[in-house]
Amino acid sequence: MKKGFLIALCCLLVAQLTGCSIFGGDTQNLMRPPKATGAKAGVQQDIEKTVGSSVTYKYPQNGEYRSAVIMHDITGDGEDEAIAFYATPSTVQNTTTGITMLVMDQNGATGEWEVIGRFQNPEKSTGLAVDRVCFGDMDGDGKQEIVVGWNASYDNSANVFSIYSFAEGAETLGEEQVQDTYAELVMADITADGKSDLLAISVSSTITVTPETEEDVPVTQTVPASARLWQMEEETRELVSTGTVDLNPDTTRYLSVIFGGIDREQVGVVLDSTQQSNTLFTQLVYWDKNQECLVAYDNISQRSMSTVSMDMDGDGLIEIPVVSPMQGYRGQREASGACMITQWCNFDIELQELEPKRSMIINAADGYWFDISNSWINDVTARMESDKRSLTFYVYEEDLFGVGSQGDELLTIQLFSKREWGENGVEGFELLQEKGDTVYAAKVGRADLKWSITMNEVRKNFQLVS
Ligand SMILES: [Ca+2]
Ligand SMILES: [Ca+2]
Ligand SMILES: [Ca+2]
Repeated sequence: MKKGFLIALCCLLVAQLTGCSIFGGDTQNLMRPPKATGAKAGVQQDIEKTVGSSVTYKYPQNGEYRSAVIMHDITGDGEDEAIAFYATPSTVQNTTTGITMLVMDQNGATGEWEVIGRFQNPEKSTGLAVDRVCFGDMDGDGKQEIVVGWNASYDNSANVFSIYSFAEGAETLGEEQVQDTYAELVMADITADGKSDLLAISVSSTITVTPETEEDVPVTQTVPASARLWQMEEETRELVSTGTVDLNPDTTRYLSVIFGGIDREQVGVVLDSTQQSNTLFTQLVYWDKNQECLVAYDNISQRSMSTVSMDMDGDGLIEIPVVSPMQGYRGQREASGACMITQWCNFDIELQELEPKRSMIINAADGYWFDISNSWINDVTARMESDKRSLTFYVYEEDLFGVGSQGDELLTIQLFSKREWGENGVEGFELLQEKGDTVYAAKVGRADLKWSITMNEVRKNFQLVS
């Protein structure tokens, strides 16, 4: 089990419990400025020397880089440059030009930090925040460009972005404000040609079209969510939009957006988004090399659980969760005690099919998951009893008329308090794990059926959410 997967799954389980988003919320309020050390401290001292010690550092709210001073090699000399975001008291009130971005290079001889770029957040910005910072070599010259996404809307649905790079022979950075907005921004080699690309992803929105004459009434139009590819023109070094594709028009919010292998032959972006109805659905976007265009697949998986796609086993391929009711619960998702199977699947582009890789029952309320074998998927069902905090697996039997019933009991996983468990445990149950005051225990049923499971297998398949 890969650690990253554990952490990600923990996050999503917490999200399910609290009903809030994994990636939402105002991280700015949650983060305390870390005490800068080493080079970062030097950079902060230099900034404060120039603009005063009352600067307010600005932390990117999303993406990989979350500190107010980011150390990254953008000149390609093997030494890190510094990128700092801050507001000063005089600009804090002014929401149109509030944030300064300072890029500094350390002089090898003197050790002093010298400014090689100073920029303000774009004027049209109505927000006072840095959304995210991305790096990537977009023209293939061996130097990484900086792309900064600037918060420009209250719900982060229409942010703006700029690219900062060195023109041929230039010692200082130039800025290009890109004429596009995004809800999500991905910097990755989408086209698989060795150069980084940008994918700006929007949510659906409605616009009001002003009538041409006074007699006409204004009309509202839906602009569907879309993904737009931006690449850097090698000659002019300008960003050019080289492809766009519409996404599901019901997309109102992205819960998770990741880049990685779709299948063995193709990289792409997997988007888990929500519709108005609170259903989570998965879409795919990738670059078709032969057709030279962006391709999108809609509604690959739809589910009511907020489980998001991830590379759960670290093999570079993204697994997409497919959540379906176990045998006997079809068509009655909301039935009390209904049990859902989560199947993690890879998408086969040629066949346009999801191929299951691993299946599990996720018990978010009790904080664990349990892997199940393929032989159980069609022939076994389960009952979750929340008052007893138990999950029991049975052989699923169906009569001639297709009416299902519970057959032999195969396994019960149950939670007990330390007091209930006592010195000698509970009859029939064996201890799996303990956490705080809770004892996780299991009882196996008949051993002579083809679906029978041993206590060793139970231990192997059971995993607590830390
Ligand atoms: Ca470059
Ligand atoms: Ca590329
Ligand atoms: Ca994988």
